[in-house]
Amino acid sequence: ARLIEDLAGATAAGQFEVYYQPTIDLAAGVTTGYEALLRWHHPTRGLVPPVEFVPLAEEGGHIVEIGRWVLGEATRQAAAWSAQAGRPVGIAVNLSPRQLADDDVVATVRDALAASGLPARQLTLEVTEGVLVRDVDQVVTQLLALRTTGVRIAIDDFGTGYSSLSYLRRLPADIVKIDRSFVQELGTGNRSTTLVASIIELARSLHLDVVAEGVETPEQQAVLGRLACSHAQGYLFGRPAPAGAQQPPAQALP
Ligand code: G
Ligand code: G
Ligand code: MN
Ligand code: NA
Repeated sequence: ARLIEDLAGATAAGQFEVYYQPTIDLAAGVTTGYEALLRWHHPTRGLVPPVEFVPLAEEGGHIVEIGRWVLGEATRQAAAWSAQAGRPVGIAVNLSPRQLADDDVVATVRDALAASGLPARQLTLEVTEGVLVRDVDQVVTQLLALRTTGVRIAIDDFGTGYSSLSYLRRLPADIVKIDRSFVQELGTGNRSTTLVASIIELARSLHLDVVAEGVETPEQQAVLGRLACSHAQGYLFGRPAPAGAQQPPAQALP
């Protein structure tokens, strides 16, 4: 069977799992939250990565149902970690263009927050420039509506699109996530350090938080520290892994 056909019953069959990757406060050196990253345990193909099935789920529309499940899982897990730690633990969930365009997305987010008891400010929704393939005014309206629930909005993979600056001006956002392609070149002697410094400065001037993605080496971490980048993610700090494999978070959100 084709993979897209198998997506239909996958949520009900319990084939999805949420992995979590820590987000680090660079100055304090502690985990402040996690990004939820979806995994599909396919009955015959084994673990199928999201780059293979998320576009199919987007195309077929299954992503709306799957995304609702991810939001439910991730908020429940973040609430449990917060209770365990006695401190607020953040959770970031990716939203694809189709999910954002869904009329029920605000209700879906409210439902997940209500069911989990997670305070809205602990939930971040990540969107990429890909959301702009849809009507820009409609996207802005949806993001503003989402924000009225109290959640935060992050621009994911920042810097990789065609119109990042105009995008940032138009979209209501709280956080910029610097794409790992820039982070991985830090310290290699080309212009990447200047570029990342510029993004951090831009974010600061717009009062946005910054998360550097894809940090793999202590050298990259050191450069980001010098640039006063507030948060980071990457294999250096932790790979995406099941909830049970995570260390209990050590400190409150900033
Ligand atoms: O680990 P990584 O392979 O987890 O993720 C690859 C891509 O899949 C990322 O670009 C990420 O945004 C996307 N992705 C991961 N989990 C989800 C999810 O729950 N929903 C959506 N829409 N995209 C996701
Ligand atoms: O597009 P988005 O940022 O949501 O997806 C995150 C993706 O980046 C996931 O596929 C995740 O597994 C991957 N990732 C996270 N940290 C690192 C890292 O340090 N190096 C690399 N190569 N990939 C990473
Ligand atoms: Mn992301
Ligand atoms: Na990213």
